[in-house]
Amino acid sequence: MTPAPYPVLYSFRRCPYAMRARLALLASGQVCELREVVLARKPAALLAASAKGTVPVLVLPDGQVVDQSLDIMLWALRRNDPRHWLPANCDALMDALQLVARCDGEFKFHLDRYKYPNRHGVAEAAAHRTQGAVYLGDLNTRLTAHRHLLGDLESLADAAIAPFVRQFAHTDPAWFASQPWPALVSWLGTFENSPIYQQVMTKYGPWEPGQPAVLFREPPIAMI
Ligand SMILES: N[C@@H](CCC(=O)N[C@@H](CS)C(=O)NCC(=O)O)C(=O)O
Repeated sequence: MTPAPYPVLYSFRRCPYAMRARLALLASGQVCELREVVLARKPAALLAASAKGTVPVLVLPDGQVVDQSLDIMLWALRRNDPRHWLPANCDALMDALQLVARCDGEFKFHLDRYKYPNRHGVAEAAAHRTQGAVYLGDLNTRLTAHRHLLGDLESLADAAIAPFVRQFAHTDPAWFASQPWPALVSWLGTFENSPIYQQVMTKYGPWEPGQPAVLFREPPIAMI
């Protein structure tokens, strides 16, 4: 049987970058073939598509490769955006992109060192927690003013950033819960309980070349 011309997404369930890509793909209604990757055994097809060897990677039916998570979000939402996740005007889009850039830059830097101090040769995990908390305090200020990061409506900024905040929160849940961030705690809880988040966290076995395609869409699992 000829494979359906769906984009192929190389993904890793617990990777926050891959989570944001899966959230946007699902939100856009874009069906794709999901290939779950074991990072220690990256498939040759993934490395052939994108030699840098990170996930997520989206390979389009025409062979084009999108290998940055934010670009996958933008690609999917620019094709179809029924939930209106793309900001309506240029200023709001710039605001969203700057907030995501801070997440992927300074916040991720401190998150990694707080979560895995040994891996990064860091003696003081707590110092990185304090520095990461500056970003979280800013998010809490926004969420005190409105329900989501850009306003009262959910947007791509929420989907792009929440998986990283979740990792930070789960590093020491008692500490996170004791911080003066009620709006942030509530926003994260809403995200974690949302049907779309539950759906993107569906478990798939590692992809093997030649196996029947696993389609990623609503409902989540189907075979071509
Ligand atoms: N800038 C990339 C970062 C992606 C990334 O670093 N993904 C991690 C997993 S969470 C990865 O694939 N790391 C490679 C490895 O661990 O071998 C993006 O936004 O897609």
